Amino acid sequence: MTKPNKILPNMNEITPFDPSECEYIKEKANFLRNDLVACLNDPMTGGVSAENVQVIKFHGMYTQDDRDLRNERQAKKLEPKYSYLVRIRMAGGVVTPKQWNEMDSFSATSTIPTLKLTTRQAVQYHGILKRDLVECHRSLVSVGLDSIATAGDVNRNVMCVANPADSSVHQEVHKISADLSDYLLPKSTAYYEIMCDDKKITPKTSDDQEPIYGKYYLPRKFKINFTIPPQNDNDIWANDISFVAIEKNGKLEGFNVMIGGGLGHTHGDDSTFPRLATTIGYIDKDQVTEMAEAILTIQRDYGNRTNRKNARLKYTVDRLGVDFFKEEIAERVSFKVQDEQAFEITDNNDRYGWVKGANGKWNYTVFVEGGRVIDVDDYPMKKGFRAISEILKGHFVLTGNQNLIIADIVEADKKQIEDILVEYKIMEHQDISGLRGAAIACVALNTCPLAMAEAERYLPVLISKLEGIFAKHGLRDQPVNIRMTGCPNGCGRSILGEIGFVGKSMGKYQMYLGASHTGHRLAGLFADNVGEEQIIDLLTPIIEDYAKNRNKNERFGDFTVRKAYVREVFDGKTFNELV
Ligand code: SRM
Ligand code: SF4
Repeated sequence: MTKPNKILPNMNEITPFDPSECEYIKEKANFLRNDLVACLNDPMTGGVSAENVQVIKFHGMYTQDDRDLRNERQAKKLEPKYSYLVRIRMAGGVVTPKQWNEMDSFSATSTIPTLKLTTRQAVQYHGILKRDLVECHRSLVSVGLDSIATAGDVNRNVMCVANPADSSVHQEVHKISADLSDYLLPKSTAYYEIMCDDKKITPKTSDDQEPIYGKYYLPRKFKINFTIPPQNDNDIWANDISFVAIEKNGKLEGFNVMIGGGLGHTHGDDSTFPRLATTIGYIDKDQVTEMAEAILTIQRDYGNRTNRKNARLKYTVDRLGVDFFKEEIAERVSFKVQDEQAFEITDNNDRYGWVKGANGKWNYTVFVEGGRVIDVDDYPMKKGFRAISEILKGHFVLTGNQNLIIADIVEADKKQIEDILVEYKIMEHQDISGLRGAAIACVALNTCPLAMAEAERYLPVLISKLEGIFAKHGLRDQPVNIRMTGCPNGCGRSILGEIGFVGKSMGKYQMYLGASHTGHRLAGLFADNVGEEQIIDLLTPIIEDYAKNRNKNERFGDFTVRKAYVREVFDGKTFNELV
């Protein structure tokens, strides 16, 4: 393979030119094809080649192995128990009942027969075997779904504040987010050729020119988010770009634009840090696509293609400065960016139970622990959702907090939905504490290859122990955002938790406190490398203090900062400094 002289026009001027291995893989892959067909048809292994591990990400898949079995299989000299994560794209988390039925049916054929609702409003299949991948994608495409660009160095599933049925502004903002999601899709038709193996399917994508991305795509993943104040159920300060809707007299006027948010970091590496997005101005609602393309292409041209750990937009913004971005945006768009407008966020939680929308229709938000839609002996939740989707005339909306909204239900159908919620015991599982209801855990073990500790499987256990302490002090229903990730990548947004845990090794966590429930302040390090016993010992007196000495309506995160248990952290470069 020849080493490219120059990847993109401005690359050489900004960063030392020594592209990472991934840039060569992208160059060679011929617009996301590589030798994937042969590799997927190779019956000798359940895995794919190292190059294709990268290429399949652009098609929304990750190679994984069962980590619970890894050592045992290694000892028997067996190859890892490979399977695939398939992440399904659905802008703003909106899914039709027909699509839900198809996903439910296909997931039942997997070695892990669950649907995982993610922190970015997507659904993930886990445990799909290589030989079943083509069937998997055909099944998705048959109902208008796919997994294109849900991973890889491209724009990901665009998020939009949940409950778009709530008002006409919600519907309009959701439509803008879905259109932007489509607009920024890679144009390569490789997904349809390879993953569906069916020439009859008409690709949604068009050709191989990649006018926006070019053949090297982006330096790293890219995330876009839309919200409507006062809600922030999708954590807008943690995205590469966020659009914050500004309404006047109940009508959508435009958006504040925020850039450079992100949470991933690496233990012990100060060159990596979380960063809250910076607001750079206000635009009219019809300027969203142009603005997003300008910011994304600045990142394409100036992002770090040498070191993937420093390649996200947040590092480009940190390195070149917000003013540089403003000037460069002015060069690339046909309009003048206006001054940012005031807005207020009240919280980043979900609203459980029945909520009536402005259109007079009903929405029911279901708490789904860890986002895992699964049937267990005494709680057939997955079957319950299936029964609902068989009769639902509205649709589903996934929330950024890993929950599910059964949306757009007319008054006459409300009772029937409620009966199913009762029959499948979903209703009785909604009687949860404020702590549990405001929890997020990333997947971690046993599927995530990067996990250093448990998260989804352990956080519910820890919460059961902490709930008693909160309840003893009359705080059973107090929402407290508690978040856990199995490593510092931040998939469960722990650094935005009022109580946040970041896995360090099995059973040990970095413990953070003090993020704001609005999502606009980071948590700070409170304790280093602690296990369950220490966590409970450390939290018990703080919960007692909170019960006795909190101000009216003061949230736990704000309290821990006011009482100086942790520092107030807005600058991510300081989040790991102990008080
Ligand atoms: Fe994530 C990598 C799961 C949201 C930051 N994330 C991974 C992988 C794919 C591990 C890997 O690279 O092999 C995890 C797969 C685990 C599994 O078995 O399912 C994984 N991330 C998830 C999900 C499923 C967590 C969940 O429990 O819901 C979320 C899927 C979202 C989606 O639908 O697209 C998920 N990941 C996030 C978020 C939260 C967000 O975007 O709001 C973040 C932090 C925000 C950010 O991007 O800064 C996040 N994931 C990462 C990173 C660190 C990126 C960085 O800039 O350093 C990685 C590692 C990487 O990219 O190298 C990662
Ligand atoms: Fe895996 Fe780490 Fe993301 Fe958790 S935070 S899913 S352990 S990459």
